[in-house]
Amino acid sequence: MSGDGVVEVPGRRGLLDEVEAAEADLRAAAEARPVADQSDLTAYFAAVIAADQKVEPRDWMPEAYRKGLIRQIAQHAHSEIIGMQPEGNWITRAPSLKRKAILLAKVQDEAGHGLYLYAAAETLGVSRDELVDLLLQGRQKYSSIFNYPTLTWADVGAIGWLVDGAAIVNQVPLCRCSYGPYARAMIRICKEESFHQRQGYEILYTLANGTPAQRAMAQDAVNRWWYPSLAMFGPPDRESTHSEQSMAWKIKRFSNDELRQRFVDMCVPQAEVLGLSLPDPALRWNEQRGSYDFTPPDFDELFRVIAGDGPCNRQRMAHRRRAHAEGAWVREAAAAYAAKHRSSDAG
Ligand code: BYC
Repeated sequence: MSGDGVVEVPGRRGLLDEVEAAEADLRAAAEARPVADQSDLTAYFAAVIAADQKVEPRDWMPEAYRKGLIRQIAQHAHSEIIGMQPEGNWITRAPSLKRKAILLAKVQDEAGHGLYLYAAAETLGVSRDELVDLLLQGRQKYSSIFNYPTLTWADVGAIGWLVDGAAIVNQVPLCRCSYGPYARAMIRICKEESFHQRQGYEILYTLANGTPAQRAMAQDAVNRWWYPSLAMFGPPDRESTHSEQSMAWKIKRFSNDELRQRFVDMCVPQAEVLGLSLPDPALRWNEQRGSYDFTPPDFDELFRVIAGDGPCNRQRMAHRRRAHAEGAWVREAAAAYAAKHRSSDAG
């Protein structure tokens, strides 16, 4: 238990320390641009990356770097927005007013993360409207994890613990991404995700220490979310198309498999505190490797879900398209209001 009586998530502090260290380095990088000859733009870009400085929107960058970033940041932004649906499903059925208020705030935070990320993508010369259109046309992806259903209240806990937990493990290294606007967005997002993980963990802790039926519900949720959470890290390294280039450009800092392993190693002691088991009979400590051996997720299933054939893909996209159409008047009203203020400011 922490001082405020809330169960603490083992390992959470360490990840937050990493975020704070990345934030300090980001500030230092902002003040120390490498003094290099800018007449050769390719060489200058390479020098910025090699010196662990940040590439900023005003800087020249290779077209493939810009496109790769747009792809990843847009996919990330779309994931945050689509990710509001599975948990949003439980807002009206949260078991108490307090739980409802917390869940509302959390889902609203996800919308905020989407906004930070769309704004970061816009610094690369695309508009949010274009990116949203690409999502709605099915031409850009969002995370596979949000194509699974939330069947019980315990799923809200499992998403917080496992999905937000996987998100943090994946995203803490992105705080050191070579592209400044993305790295800065990630710092803020990681701090909030850490809080989200804690609220999910606390829901599961309460259920796991409740009645036998509540405990069974918590275990069932963990059983269903474990492998989809492992799949969030992407295909195995040998099948990852973008990793090599992304790592050379210091967009990604660790490979998909490295981060998946880190997540498993983090979850095992957390599951012990919860008193819940992880649904993998092969899970055991490997003394030589200093890590847990585990059964990888079914990557054929991951590819099917990414291709649009998961349990909830159609439902998620239909809901998003409907919400976008129904929100048209809000966007028009906001644009008219902004235009009115622009003209009155000018006058
Ligand atoms: N789902 O070459 P690879 C959140 C695609 S939000 C769908 O390894 P990369 C949260 C991949 O895009 C969670 N697609 O790719 C929100 C590529 O296809 P394309 C989202 C996947 O980019 C609300 C192809 O497979 N987090 O946590 O090097 C509530 C080959 O993959 C997935 C982010 O977006 C997947 N799981 O590595 C709670 C983090 N995996 O684009 C929580 C930022 C792979 O060529 N993104 N693909 O058509 C990343 O870190 C990286 O993009 C990934 C994939 C690790 C996801």
